[in-house]
Amino acid sequence: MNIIYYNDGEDNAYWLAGLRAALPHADIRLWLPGNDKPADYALVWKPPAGMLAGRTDLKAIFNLAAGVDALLGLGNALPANVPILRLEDAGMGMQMAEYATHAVLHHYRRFDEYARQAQKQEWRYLETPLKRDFTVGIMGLGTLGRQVAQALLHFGFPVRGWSRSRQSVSGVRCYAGRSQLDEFLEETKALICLLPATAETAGILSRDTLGQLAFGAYLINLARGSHLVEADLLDALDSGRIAGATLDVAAQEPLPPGHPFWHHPRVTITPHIAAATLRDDTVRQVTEKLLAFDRGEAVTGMVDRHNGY
Ligand code: NDP
Ligand code: OXD
Repeated sequence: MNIIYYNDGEDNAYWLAGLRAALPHADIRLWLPGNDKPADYALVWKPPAGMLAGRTDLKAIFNLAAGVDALLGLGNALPANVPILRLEDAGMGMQMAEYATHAVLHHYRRFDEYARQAQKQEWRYLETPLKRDFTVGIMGLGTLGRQVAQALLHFGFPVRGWSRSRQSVSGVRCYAGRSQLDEFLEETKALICLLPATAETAGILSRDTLGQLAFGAYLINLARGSHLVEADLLDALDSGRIAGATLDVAAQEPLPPGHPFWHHPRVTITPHIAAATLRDDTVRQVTEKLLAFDRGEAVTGMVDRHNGY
């Protein structure tokens, strides 16, 4: 079995050692420009267009991440009819639950305000809202959104979820489709975005959406920068409609020097680290799926190119 591999920004020696140990009978090679020797499978994260263009020899492409927007963004450079599989959880669900819980609790318990008070040596109690009045809304009730929902339910927050098709998650009030978006947003005090980046979800965190949340709501974007209309968030922060935001992703990554988010007193920025792709969990999952797929068995995590995720 021949496998080509490209993993943007990762330690290739470390990853290749893990992959070769898990698939000892495969010939796994790091793809380099000009290398067009036939291959059965491609394992990729943000590959250059030249790697996959015209490769009708491939049986499947494995995306070494949950989001496939970068891969599908290759457009015609992506061979048609070659199945694409993405990572499902692979250790990211727990990390996402940790991050989202931290962000929600940090805001709910008013820790930023306590930090500002401490700078002024001010010892003053601030009231915490009742949990029942602090609804958390999760956009995207997929592999990661569900785990975030479960973590927040554990702390007693009312949790709502919104998805494309109707979902059912124990303890979560579920909404589906554009027709139920307004209802989902109203009364939401903390909005978490865990949607895939698709044509339908681009710019979904806009003036309109933010304007429908409870006044003074908090925004947590853990998905992709393309979901957020950044100027609309800055306006909503200025007007007080949005109390603050935690953003793990940005339209341009790394966030450019001088971007207003860097110094905004009510914006917390992290460098796309909410849930890292862990080598060992990833290698285990990809190996199991690849071998099952090769035997002709059904596997989960198949990407629907038409839907974009
Ligand atoms: P899934 O595909 O499992 O879940 C996606 C969810 O979004 C599903 O519930 C889906 O609905 C819903 N959805 C898709 N399109 C729409 C739409 N148009 N309207 C409403 N709901 C929609 O993805 P994951 O949970 O695995 O990952 C989600 C995203 O998180 C990834 O695409 C990636 O961008 C991001 N991510 C970010 C990381 C980070 O470190 N910041 C790390 C990992 C992922 P339905 O259930 O009906 O299909
Ligand atoms: C992913 C990511 O999509 O790390 O997996 O952003």
